[in-house]
Amino acid sequence: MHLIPVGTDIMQSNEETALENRAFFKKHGIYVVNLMSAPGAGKTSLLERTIAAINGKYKIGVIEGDLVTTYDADRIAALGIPSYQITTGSVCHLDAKMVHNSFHGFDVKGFDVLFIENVGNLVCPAEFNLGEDLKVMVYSTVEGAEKPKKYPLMFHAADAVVLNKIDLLPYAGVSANELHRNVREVNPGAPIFPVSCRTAEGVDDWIKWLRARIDEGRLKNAA
Ligand SMILES: Nc1nc2c(ncn2[C@@H]2O[C@H](COP(=O)(O)OP(=O)(O)O)[C@@H](O)[C@H]2O)c(=O)[nH]1
Ligand SMILES: [Mg+2]
Repeated sequence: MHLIPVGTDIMQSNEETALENRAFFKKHGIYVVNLMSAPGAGKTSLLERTIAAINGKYKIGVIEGDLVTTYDADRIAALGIPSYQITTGSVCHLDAKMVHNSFHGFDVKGFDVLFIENVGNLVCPAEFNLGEDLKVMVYSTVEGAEKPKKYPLMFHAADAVVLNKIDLLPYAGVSANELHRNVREVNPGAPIFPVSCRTAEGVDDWIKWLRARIDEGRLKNAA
């Protein structure tokens, strides 16, 4: 019996397209942030907070990945930010080709920062590079303390973990320390930002760090 390694081909082809995206972003001086999380952890809420904090300082665009609806793209458009919806149908992640194809309908060239909200899923998005500068994982306090151990790939791949919904900690049955410790077990290096997108607590620290990454990345891209 012969096994055909289809998965390997798909991953390799994705890597090639991700590199092309990367070169395109670099050429046009666009800093790209890929936001990943389980459904409902707060990706769009974090985007709203982040946009409110940095709008005017950078030209921002957003690509929204969703299975079916345009709810999130509508939320971003309501802020006056150009947004583009990729509906993936039944596909549980964005891939580099989908992002590449969006350039035909969405002129990203003028943006300083492009946020990509991935499809809500704790597994597949981590396996598909998009050509981004930064992978940010949103992990909410109410998802269960064991998630980093159950889904190590995504937590491991993250350049930063935003620990969202800290306002709900009193009801989550878990301490911030335990969540922190469990993330650290699979990702020893990434900064962890405890925030509440509801109350804005902690958001300033996240913004300060993100702005430093954007400025540093754009300088590097321009070099
Ligand atoms: N209490 C609380 N609710 C939040 C917070 N952040 C987001 N939410 C709520 O969680 C739900 C899902 O948020 P959303 O940003 O749409 O998550 P996404 O699916 O990851 O984009 C919404 O009802 C938000 O209002 C938070 O920090 N605290
Ligand atoms: Mg969303």
